[in-house]
Amino acid sequence: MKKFKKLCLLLIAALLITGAASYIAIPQITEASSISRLHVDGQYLKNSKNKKVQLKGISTHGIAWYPEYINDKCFKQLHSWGANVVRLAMYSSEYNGYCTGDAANKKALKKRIETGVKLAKKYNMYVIIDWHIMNTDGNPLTHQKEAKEFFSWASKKYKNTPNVIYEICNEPCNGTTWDDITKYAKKIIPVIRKNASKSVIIVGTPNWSQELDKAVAKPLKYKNIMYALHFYAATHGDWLRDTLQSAVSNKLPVFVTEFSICDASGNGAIDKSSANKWMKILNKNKISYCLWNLSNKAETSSIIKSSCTKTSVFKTADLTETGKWWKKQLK
Ligand code: IDC
Repeated sequence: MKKFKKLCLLLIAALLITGAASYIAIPQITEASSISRLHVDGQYLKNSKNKKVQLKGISTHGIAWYPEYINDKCFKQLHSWGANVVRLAMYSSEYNGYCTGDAANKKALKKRIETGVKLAKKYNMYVIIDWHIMNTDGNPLTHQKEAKEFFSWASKKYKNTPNVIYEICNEPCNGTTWDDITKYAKKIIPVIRKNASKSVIIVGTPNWSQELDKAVAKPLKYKNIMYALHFYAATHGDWLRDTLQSAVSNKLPVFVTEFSICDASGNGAIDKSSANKWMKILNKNKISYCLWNLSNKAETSSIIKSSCTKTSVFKTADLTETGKWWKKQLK
């Protein structure tokens, strides 16, 4: 009888322990598979507990050319370094862009976006879907029809995925005005919001996403909108930092979706002193940022050395000077 009692007690204890263990495990599981929905409040990005959030991460190079870094181990490592956002740069026109390639290319690009979003979700990171307009289609109205189709597809697919942030026009340029951008935004934002009503949407600004003052003067009348500022530290100095400072004083929500510490060609020498001045402003004002770029292309802005052909599990020696600098910022 005594033995039976002892057995029962042991059994109860075991049940309690395993029960407690699984109870303890629950929050971890939930946390790993879900991420707080973000919203914009004043100039800040905030989480569902209303706490200010600064996202820090990296932009892929064009996903048509360097898709190989969108893999499980690579995203896992980015997260382990402290990145909490990855930007998927999909050129709309250049180099097999979404609007210039064939149907198979479109399909392949969408597949890469799907993989990128899935992996970002798996590793608890936010992910920016970037419609990367550039020199050959610097006015977003050029491919508005295709952009509508694309963002309708993406927002339907990710209507219940709070990790996803939409960037609707990387760098309007070649004389594109804020009025042009506003016209375009008024067509694209409702397409996204129809499906993903609370999503954060980032809008590029004139002159390669530098003229925040235009958005300050005439902001878009939607909730959860942010405006893009891009800088390359060796080219863009005090004058562009002043533009940012003034936008911040005017409480404009700014997201630096692309920057690097070399010159605006994505190459050339690094200017660490300018880069450090930029980081000071970004960190002080909790402005989120993505470094350009996640590839091993032989140019200064790449974070992987061109001699390194691995696509994950990078050692410090595999990183370029830009890569090492960026990794340090994340901590
Ligand atoms: C650059 C790449 C380069 C590529 C070129 C194509 O670094 O390898 O050949 O695009 O046009 C931007 C753009 C971004 C540029 C980057 C550097 O958003 O696409 O990438 N840059 O020039 N704006 C300012 C600089």
